[in-house]
Amino acid sequence: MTEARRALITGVTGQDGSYMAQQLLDKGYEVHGLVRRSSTFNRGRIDHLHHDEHLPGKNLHLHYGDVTDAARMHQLVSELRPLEVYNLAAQSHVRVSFDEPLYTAGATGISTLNLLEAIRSVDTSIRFYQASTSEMFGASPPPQNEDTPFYPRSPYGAAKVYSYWITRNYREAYDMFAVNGQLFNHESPRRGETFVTRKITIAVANIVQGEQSELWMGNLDAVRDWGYAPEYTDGMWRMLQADVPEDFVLATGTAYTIRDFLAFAFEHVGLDWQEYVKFDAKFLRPTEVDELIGDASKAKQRLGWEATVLPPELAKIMVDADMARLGGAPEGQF
Ligand code: NAP
Ligand code: G4F
Repeated sequence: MTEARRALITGVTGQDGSYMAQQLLDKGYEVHGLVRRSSTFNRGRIDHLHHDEHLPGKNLHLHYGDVTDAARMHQLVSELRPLEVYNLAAQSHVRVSFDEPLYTAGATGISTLNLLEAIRSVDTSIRFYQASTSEMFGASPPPQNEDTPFYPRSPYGAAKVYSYWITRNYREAYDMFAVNGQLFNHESPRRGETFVTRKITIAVANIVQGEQSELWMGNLDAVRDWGYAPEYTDGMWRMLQADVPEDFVLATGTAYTIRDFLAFAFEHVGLDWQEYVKFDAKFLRPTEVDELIGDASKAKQRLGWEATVLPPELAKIMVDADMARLGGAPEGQF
């Protein structure tokens, strides 16, 4: 019997980490995930994959750790010797990064170096995926692709630019298979509850149930290119299976405003969003990214990757899931 391929995922408890773990398990990988110790339960998105690792066929193993802890990253890479490392951990909220810029620089920026250094000293043949982002393009006008200059507009975007370049540098300096996925916004029923799409779809479900009557929001004019998260984690995996290490944009190429997403979500249940949405300046950012629209033609050509779920359908998937949740559907279903 051949040995299972082994992967390490940081950020396994997050939206993308949970889909990545699921997809790798389905492909027969032995999956190791990094989790932070927390006083409250933070494994809701992976509980259905892990609830008892002693059961036969359970191949997801969790390890305590924090990506800012260089010694622990070295120890884990050295003990596990994975074939692939997916670095998905980050303080990933743009608005929060203005409140916690220094923390974000460490958790979203420098921590990437901790993993790259661990790989460099343990085994340079380990393949490394870095969760880069369209936020790095920031104020550069669309459409944005792999050649678009970076112009980050937040401490989060600036930290991710560091991670992007240190990943490229290790690829070039040490001949490592270390790549950046420059991913545009991707959402799902597992999206964090304070990101705009999920905030909207939860509100729609609550309003239908009579549990909420107002939705307080910030800038509704921003344009985003929203895709469906499971398709994007598949794209990450494809990047690490390629013959040569390269960076790729993943996006749908569509452009909708927050207003448009509000309309898709509310109209799905027969409501008019304008009757519920109110403005609160606390949701504005000191500097905004006005327009992100990706060009993923390189990924289509070289990886055979293409987004198929577009924002109108995505909004329906997310509203339906939040309605089902309120109706008592188990978390593992989504
Ligand atoms: P997410 O849901 O916010 O998940 C972030 C994950 O990182 C969580 O598992 C979190 O653990 C973990 N984490 C945070 N700080 C950590 C630390 N110091 N040590 C260890 N783990 C830590 O994010 P996501 O949407 O899945 O995104 C995954 C990655 O892709 C992130 O790096 C994000 O910046 C990037 N990205 C996301 C998008 C998008 O649209 N979703 C687009 C481009 C790039 P807890 O559960 O304990 O908080
Ligand atoms: O959903 P958001 O918070 O996502 P944002 O800032 O685009 O960042 C997400 O996508 C990035 C990829 O481009 C990732 F790298 C990052 O980790 C994260 O996943 O906000 C989207 C837009 C912004 O323009 C924001 O100003 O929605 C606007 N918005 C308006 N009202 C709001 C709100 N955003 C939030 N979170 N909450 C609001 O009430």
